[in-house]
Amino acid sequence: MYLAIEDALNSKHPLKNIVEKVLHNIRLSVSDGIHLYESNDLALLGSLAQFVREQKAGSKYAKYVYYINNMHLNPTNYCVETCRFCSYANIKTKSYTWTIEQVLTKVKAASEFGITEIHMVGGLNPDCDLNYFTDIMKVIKNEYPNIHLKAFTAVEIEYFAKLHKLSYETVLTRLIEAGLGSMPGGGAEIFNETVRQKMKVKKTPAVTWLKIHDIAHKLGLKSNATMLTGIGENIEHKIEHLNYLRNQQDKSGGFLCFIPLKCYYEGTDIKDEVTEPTGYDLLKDIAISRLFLDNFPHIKAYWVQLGEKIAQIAINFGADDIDGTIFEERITHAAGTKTPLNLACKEMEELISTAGFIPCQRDTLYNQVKIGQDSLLLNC
Ligand code: V47
Ligand code: SF4
Repeated sequence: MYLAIEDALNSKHPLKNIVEKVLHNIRLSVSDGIHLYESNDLALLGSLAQFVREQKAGSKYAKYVYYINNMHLNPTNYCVETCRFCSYANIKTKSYTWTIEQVLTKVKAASEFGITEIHMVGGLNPDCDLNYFTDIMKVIKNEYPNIHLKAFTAVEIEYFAKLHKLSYETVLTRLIEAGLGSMPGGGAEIFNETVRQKMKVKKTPAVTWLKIHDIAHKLGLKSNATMLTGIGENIEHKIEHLNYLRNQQDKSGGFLCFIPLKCYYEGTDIKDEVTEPTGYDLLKDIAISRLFLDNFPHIKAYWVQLGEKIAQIAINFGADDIDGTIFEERITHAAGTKTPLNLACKEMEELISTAGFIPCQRDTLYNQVKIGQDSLLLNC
């Protein structure tokens, strides 16, 4: 048992009731979630989250931290939307759209490093319709049948449905036929409408985002979920967001992983209107999501946004995954993150093992690809 947990149990700690609930596997209420955010006892939050993560993994896997050998593919940054926190879309930078040949060149380069996943998302571009993407996917799958395509946020699915006047089911079914393997968790931002209006987020409100994931799960796809912080939200908005996700997971059960995201501001005009999350806040998001989202198997410490050092602390605060090698991430780098554009498998493994854990390379669906630190043996 962690010392911080024992101390809380043996004292009049304000979180004692919540500690007892966690230890007895009792679901936390919305007000419990808010109390956790109000607490500054970071050691206790981290210990509780780590306790839950270990219980969930079981003793055999308690020390495993997952990563994936993957690439990010963003075929177009032209976007009809104008979300104020976004530096990636054409509004602020020059727009580009890749041809199928350009896409294939990039995939070929990454495939030589043994990637098992392509994470593909992009702007909402009328020239890049369903046919553009199904053509890309078919060509990739034809050439690289073993690479998993994790692609399209619910925002893009909503856009294709509007563009082609099709139902979400039909859009998703066509994408599955073309090789879609799962969906990433982006585009959720913060579900709260007041924050969304200030940030000029006109796309995909909570009900639609959740509906699309619900349909995807019913069609047999797994997906992820995110929450973007540092865009003017408060702790009630965060717990409201997590509660939406927990309720959806109760219904459809297809979420694999939750990823708290942190906004970077370069190229945006929002910095003076919002509070930038501190290191403390980022670790609270990791720990509290582990505690509140009792039905999510995995919590990801996205090293690209957290930075390698906070990611290492986060895997001691309830996270069991640090994402991937991500050849050429563009969205957060456009907004100013200073993390490298990619890390080799060897560096991912070092990051995990120097934090005291066992690196485990996984595939998109969390099947174990390789355990331990021997990537040098692979072409990786
Ligand atoms: O949806 C937009 C966010 C998301 C900024 O599912 C920004 O495994 C920071 O969803 N600063 C895309 N963030 C990233 C994403 C993701 C990443 C890694 C793994 C997975 C997964 C999903 O990035 C967008 C948006 O919420 N974003 N602008 C910005 N300025
Ligand atoms: Fe477009 Fe997505 Fe950027 Fe919004 S966050 S402007 S929808 S690319």
